Amino acid sequence: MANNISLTRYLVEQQRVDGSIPSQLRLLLEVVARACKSISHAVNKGALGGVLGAAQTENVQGEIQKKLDIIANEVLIEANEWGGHLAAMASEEMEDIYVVPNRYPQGEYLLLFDPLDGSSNIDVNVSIGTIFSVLRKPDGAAVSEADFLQSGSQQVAAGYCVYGPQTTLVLTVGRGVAMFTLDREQGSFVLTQEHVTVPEDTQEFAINMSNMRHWDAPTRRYIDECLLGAEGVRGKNFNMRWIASMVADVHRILTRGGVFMYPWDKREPHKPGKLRLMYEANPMSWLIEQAGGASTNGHQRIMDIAPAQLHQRVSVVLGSKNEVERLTRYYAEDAAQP
Ligand code: P6P
Repeated sequence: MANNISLTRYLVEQQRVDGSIPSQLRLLLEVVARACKSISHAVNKGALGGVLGAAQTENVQGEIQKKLDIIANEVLIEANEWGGHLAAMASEEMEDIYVVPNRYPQGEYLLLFDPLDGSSNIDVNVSIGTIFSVLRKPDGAAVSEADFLQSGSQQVAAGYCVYGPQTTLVLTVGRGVAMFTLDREQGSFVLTQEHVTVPEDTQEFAINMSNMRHWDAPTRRYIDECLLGAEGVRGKNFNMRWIASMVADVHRILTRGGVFMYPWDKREPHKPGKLRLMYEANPMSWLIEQAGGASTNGHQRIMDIAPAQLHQRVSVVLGSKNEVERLTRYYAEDAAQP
């Protein structure tokens, strides 16, 4: 791999290879990357920028918004609305879709994002990130929320930017996964890894153990076996990690393998899970699958789920393929019991 390949050069050369990145999509991805640089700058200033702590508002999920949640959302809206590449945007932080104003040209893409995922970690200086997903606007009439309700398999691009010890942009357009690290001296994202792969096996799981008493039987069975380690049926010991920031947990899994689980539990039985399908689970699932991993809700491939609502939630099991398949098998065995 040549040294010092910028995101722009990577996108231009990928387009030359297989036409997978038309110019409007390249513009979209470069604008999102620039917005992530601005968000990274605001995050890195922390208390010095007066951006820590909670705003006096709630998001569509009824969660108290952090000041940086709102800042990140505004940065992404303002960066993307004028370029002519988008028809509309959807965000975890906004109830309704944001249609590109009439003063700007509309484009063929739809952008969905969680502008700052893991924001409960902002004030304690733990890695957080921006997650984004790109769909094509269906042909025809004026853009509406219904245009966004496409399954994850319809995505044309997906990625995240993790704001940690490094600021790293991770991206797929369906030709594998590439990672770009922000060179703050140049002010640009530089290709630092391509053809990212997730090992099919792992000895590391990520789940919030404090919810154990609320889990369903297959999740409990799987974790109990991991905890029995070499003395149990798995015949090997397991390690546990839980950063409570999906971007950071997924980045670890893309980097060294593992399985991430946020399953349905009895605390709010009417909700299928905590995480959101359209702008958390779908983009992360595509990245994981493009890296050779798997992602299901315990019963079906997450990217096959036909969305009914923009902010709908979903149960998530993703990461090393053999572990996801094992857990999915446990769900099937549980369902088959009389
Ligand atoms: P809990 C962050 O709020 C988030 O949406 C994900 O990034 C993270 O994996 C999960 O929630 C953490 O949830 O219940 O462990 O705080």
